Amino acid sequence: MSSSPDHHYHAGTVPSEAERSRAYAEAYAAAQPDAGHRVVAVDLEASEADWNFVPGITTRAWSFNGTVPGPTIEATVGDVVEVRLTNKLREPTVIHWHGLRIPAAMDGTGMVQRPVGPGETFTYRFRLPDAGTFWYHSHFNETVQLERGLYGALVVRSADDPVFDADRTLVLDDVELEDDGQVKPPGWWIESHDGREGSIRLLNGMQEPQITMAAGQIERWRIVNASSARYVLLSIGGRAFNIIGTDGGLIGSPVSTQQMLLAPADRGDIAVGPFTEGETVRIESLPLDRGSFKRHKKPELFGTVHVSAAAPSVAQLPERLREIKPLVTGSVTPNREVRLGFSLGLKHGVEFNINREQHHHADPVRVGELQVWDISNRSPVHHPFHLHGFFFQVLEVNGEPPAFLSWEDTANVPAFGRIRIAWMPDDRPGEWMYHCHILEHHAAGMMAHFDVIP
Ligand SMILES: [Cu+2]
Repeated sequence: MSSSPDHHYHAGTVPSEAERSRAYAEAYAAAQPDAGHRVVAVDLEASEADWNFVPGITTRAWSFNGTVPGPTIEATVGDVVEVRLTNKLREPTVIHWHGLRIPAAMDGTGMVQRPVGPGETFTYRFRLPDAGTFWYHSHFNETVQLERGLYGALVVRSADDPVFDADRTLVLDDVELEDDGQVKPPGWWIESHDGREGSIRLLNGMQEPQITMAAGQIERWRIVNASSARYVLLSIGGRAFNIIGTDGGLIGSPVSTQQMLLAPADRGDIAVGPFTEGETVRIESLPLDRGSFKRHKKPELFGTVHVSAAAPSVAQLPERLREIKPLVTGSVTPNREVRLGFSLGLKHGVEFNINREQHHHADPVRVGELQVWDISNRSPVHHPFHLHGFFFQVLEVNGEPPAFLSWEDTANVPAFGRIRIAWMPDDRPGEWMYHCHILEHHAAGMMAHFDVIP
């Protein structure tokens, strides 16, 4: 078992067990549902389970509650989620709540809590502040634990959500199996450079399944890219669809497109349809050069939509979805440069770093002080930059403004490129982190931890 990357600290930055316990107890007590809202109680058991990623092949997966993905947690803004994690694995684990703006003590990393050991339980409790499509996943020994299946979706709805004929969650992933049907252990060199891209593509834990959708209807699809390293340039059979949301919920207005880039850990909410009875529509990823050794030359299938008999539609796609106020208008001076770099080394073959330091200890930020960060990529591969616990707005990609304004927690930094982001640390002091969400890069050091201070 390899240790979690979260465990590399500089002396003096580790909070004491008493400090951690106090922060946890405060966050637990503060998590109260809004008036008229409820506590959504969920038991999650991390354990080994037999699972058929591929029909006819039984794989010993690592799962939450026996399925891959784990159960989709569904709730409404203002609810409190209380998740009791029981660890039945033979190694520690923790659950990170990806994209949720919750207190640091509930972030689920080895930095803010002692990992949950075999046989132990730990209860996460937090209020849901935002509607959108989120996910949860192990944040310990990730190249093994996520790859084997320790992840699931978390959907937060709001009374203001637009109305569709159906609301589906599609979690994309891939896996590499050995001849005996078991998940291949992490590799070295090329895999450390590219990250693991399994040759078996999964939709909701199954290889290229078929789903059925009624003709004449428009559905909301919540897509989660749970892959270790695979970039998905999503295409729905080459048809036009509307992007309606990203990591941090709805965008301002629907954006009609034929493809959407979903880097590892990204989410995309799209309005799909209407289709005609009898059609077969491919859910696939188009070829994309992300600088990896392994190239994709053809579209790659995740699943197929079979269009059944027509059903009446009540879907209404409004012109305005919500108001997103820009954090920055006019020119601005960045107050941090985050440099994503690499070197060659013996441990992983390729080592990754931030500001020339593996597991970088970054400067603190102060509550209420606007952050404008330039994130530059000094390497020949794309990196998906993930900030824990806070949404940011992308101001520029390689000097150009993005196609639309959105709230993100993960954004692609192109090979040898640069993005500029802005975010506001609200009043949730504590220890946070940012890292590349290619799990092999994260494990090889492309991460930083920092304090949000009052
Ligand atoms: Cu990376």
